Amino acid sequence: MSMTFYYAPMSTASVTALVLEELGLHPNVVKIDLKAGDAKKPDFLKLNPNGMVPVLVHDDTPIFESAAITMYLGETFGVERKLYPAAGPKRAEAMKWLVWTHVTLCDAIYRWARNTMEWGIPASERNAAAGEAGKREMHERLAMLETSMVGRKFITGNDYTIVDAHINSMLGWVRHMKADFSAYTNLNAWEARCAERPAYKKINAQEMG
Ligand SMILES: N[C@@H](CCC(=O)N[C@@H](CS)C(=O)NCC(=O)O)C(=O)O
Repeated sequence: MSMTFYYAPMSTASVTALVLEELGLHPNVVKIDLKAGDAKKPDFLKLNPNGMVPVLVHDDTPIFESAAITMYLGETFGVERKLYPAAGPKRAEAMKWLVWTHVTLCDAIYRWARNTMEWGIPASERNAAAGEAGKREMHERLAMLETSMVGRKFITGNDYTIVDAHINSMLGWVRHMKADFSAYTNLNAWEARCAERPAYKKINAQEMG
């Protein structure tokens, strides 16, 4: 098996780094310097024409989009390790929340962040009202996740999976952006459970170091 992980610290690739660590997979790592524009260079664009990390190349197939990478790693390596649901309704729940995080929740997060922070678009193109709407909708969507956690310890039930690793790691960015999580009792308790994982501690220490 050959596996190469294109990674940049403190980026969406950090989510994939945690998922790989949970699964005990240690691919070759190629560090991409985003500030130097490495993600926009022709060799990298052949792997991901979007010019973004993470990318995982497994046996010559490049996979981009962190949610797709997590689903692929989950079904390929996670089921036997009891870190991803087997095919069936629990698998559907895993996919549902992973896709929701990136398509529905991140849509609102990006509108908030891009319109109010030094994040992606020039100041002249920012729109304060659009930023406020993004923030409001982000909180509406976080409240949905909060409600869905009632009576369950982890996203798909009582067992921790790499779906928890993935989504909690994404929410780490939202916390870092100083979104107010004080109302989200269930999400905060779940975050604390996820933070007990050795893989979480290891990757967090690496990212901060
Ligand atoms: N939807 C993508 C988003 C990936 C993404 O936004 N990557 C950013 C870093 S956080 C990136 O590589 N940006 C390219 C650049 O800054 O040149 C995913 O989940 O994989």
